Amino acid sequence: MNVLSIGGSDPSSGAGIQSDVKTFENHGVYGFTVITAITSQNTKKISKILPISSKNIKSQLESILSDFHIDAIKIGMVYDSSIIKAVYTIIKNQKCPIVVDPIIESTTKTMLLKKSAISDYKKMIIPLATIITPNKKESKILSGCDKVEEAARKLQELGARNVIITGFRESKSEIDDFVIESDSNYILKGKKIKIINHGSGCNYSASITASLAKKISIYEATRIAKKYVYESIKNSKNLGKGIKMTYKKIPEIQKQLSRSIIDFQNIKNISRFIPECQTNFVFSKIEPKNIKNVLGISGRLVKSGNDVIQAGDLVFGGSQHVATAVIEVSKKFSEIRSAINIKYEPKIIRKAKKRKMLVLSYDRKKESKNSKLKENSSISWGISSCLKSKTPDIIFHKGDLGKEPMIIVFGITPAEVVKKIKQIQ
Ligand code: PXL
Repeated sequence: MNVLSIGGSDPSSGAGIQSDVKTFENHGVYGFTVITAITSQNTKKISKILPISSKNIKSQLESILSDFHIDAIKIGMVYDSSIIKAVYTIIKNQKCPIVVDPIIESTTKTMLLKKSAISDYKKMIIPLATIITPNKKESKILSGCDKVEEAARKLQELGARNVIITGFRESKSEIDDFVIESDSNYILKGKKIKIINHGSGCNYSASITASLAKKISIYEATRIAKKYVYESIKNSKNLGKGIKMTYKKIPEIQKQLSRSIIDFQNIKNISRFIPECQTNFVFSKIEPKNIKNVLGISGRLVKSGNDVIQAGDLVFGGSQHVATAVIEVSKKFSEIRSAINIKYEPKIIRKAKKRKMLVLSYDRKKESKNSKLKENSSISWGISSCLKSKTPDIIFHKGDLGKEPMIIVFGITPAEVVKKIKQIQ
């Protein structure tokens, strides 16, 4: 999945397009960048801003948009009217979700949007927004309203479809966001860490952009972003002599699963592989002891028309059934750490056998009454009873009374699981 960040360069990489590329990478999507201005800054101050010419911005945008499919766009710093017009002219016909993160003033108190450009910003940039993510101060400057709900409604009147006002309410231990999604609103509560930092706003909007590219709902995307920002502030580092810079490195296991989920979603007509009980895709730590050692989707991969959508974040303990299957196989074949469940179809089994995969099966009807009574024991029983001396690629069962038939595809890594799915589709 491809995401484009349009914004300013921050040589400290704490904010701006450099930080967005890191956030995109952490979310398993590829990040493109179009630079609107070059700032000279460190953790203490911004000493110079060089706006890029409108001609150059247009040519950067055209070179990206003419070559790559873009799944979502983030618009950050757009310093003056000529930059705003250039971005608007090229972006106005884009169909993908656009996240607008108003960048008005830096934490170190430098103006990053000229006062003279605010009117054009309202006219051209706000209407592009699928979501706009101002903080409380920015929402007030752009809407002219003090009260959070009024400010959010005003931003919608200006053309933003959805609005998130970050940090609208703060206490010692909490920082909450106000969200208007189309015509319903809600408050997103969050834990607060009192660290003045450089980069948290950019991390938030870039995380939402990556999630929207993956077709994750706004509701889920805001939760994922809030957690990501919390951790990036918690891990923030004193790299310079001024304020701390946010820092977040997503573990490799999470990145790999994230990327493979996208690859799975991108397989043609993949929705026909999703069973009634939906799909989970997991990746375990080495030698998992229980499901808390197995990373999975807290919701599922669900069918939405011809698309497959990720409902929920990646969390350890996020899957019960597929995680149990991996744990059971890994007891005998410790290299197996990833699996996905897909809909049972005899055709898939035939194809797998033709591709010389090792396909095993068990009959749920043969499970003893005692075993059936134990919570979640069927998968462990079934898998352990059918394992042979060679590593399985696929294990399936044809169901039981009220139990849907199911195929589970196993692999060493999530990438290997997707490769196998491609071979049997
Ligand atoms: O954090 C907002 C921001 C965004 N983009 C650029 C910045 C800053 C803050 O300094 O410099 C380029």
